[in-house]
Amino acid sequence: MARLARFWLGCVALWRARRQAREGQAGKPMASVRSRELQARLDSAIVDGEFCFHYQGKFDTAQLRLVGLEALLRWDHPRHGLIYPNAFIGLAEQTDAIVALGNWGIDAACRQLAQWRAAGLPLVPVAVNVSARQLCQPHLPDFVLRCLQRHAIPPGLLELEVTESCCIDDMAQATQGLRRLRALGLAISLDDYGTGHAGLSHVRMLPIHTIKIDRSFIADLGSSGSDAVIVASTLAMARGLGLQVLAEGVENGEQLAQLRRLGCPQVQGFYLHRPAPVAEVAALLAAGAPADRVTVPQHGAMRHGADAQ
Ligand code: G
Ligand code: MN
Repeated sequence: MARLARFWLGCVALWRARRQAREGQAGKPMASVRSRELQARLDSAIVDGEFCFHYQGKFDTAQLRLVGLEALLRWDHPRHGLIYPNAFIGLAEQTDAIVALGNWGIDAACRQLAQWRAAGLPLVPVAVNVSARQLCQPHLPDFVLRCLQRHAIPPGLLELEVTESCCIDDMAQATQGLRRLRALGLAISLDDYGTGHAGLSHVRMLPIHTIKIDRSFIADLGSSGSDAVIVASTLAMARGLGLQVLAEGVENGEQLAQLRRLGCPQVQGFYLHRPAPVAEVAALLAAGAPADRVTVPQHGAMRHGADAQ
């Protein structure tokens, strides 16, 4: 028992160290002229329809069948071109724009699902990332329900990704909102798992369906024994708790092979599918699998498609 406790304490210490390393990078001041310009235009950009989603596939590890999509926000800025969320989410979080943007995203994902359905494409659940501020809005479950109804989307096709740090500010409100959403039939994923503040207590308290193991634990999976132990122990814990597990940030065949060996059920990452604009996602939905870049091996080893790097 004492050994198990020491092991978990060790894991928690490692998770904390990685979070600090990551936050150190993300926490650099960004008060540049451009940042101020972007911040000032956030609200009108939402109204003017300058935001869009790119979608990235999630796959089952064994067969590489498409099991879901994650909607990733992009700002198609009329002067600066395509802007990635790390350049504007922090700015939006300083104002109410983050709530408006989050609400836009939930409606946009439902609308997109309805468009794919109208095009006769097979549908998979679409996951939207939710911010802390949005999660603490008491009206979030009602808003989500209205979006689903407006576009006639069954709740099982919408998933919300929350991070551990999303929930800390107002744990009671976050938990209550997530419970209602879960009761409506939405799936809830715990994103960037392992980098958050309180580690295991969130897994116990939040009504989550899936743990998404942070990509920092996947990057060195082939060479780092401790990362393999963390992934294996997370899988064992999730299995015991009846939770789904997805490994984020799979960038090469070695990582995929290792995740197969460890029995991780789902994967996401550049190796399988890069986030793509909506026009390209129809082909992925129709095929239900990544393009011919990766083929499922008959006997263990991966085969790379001709265009693999
Ligand atoms: O925090 P969250 O997991 O929602 O972050 C998603 C981000 O991760 C997106 O910006 C997406 O482009 C990026 N991403 C997706 N797959 C990979 C990958 O394989 N490697 C890296 N480095 N980033 C990825
Ligand atoms: Mn996410």
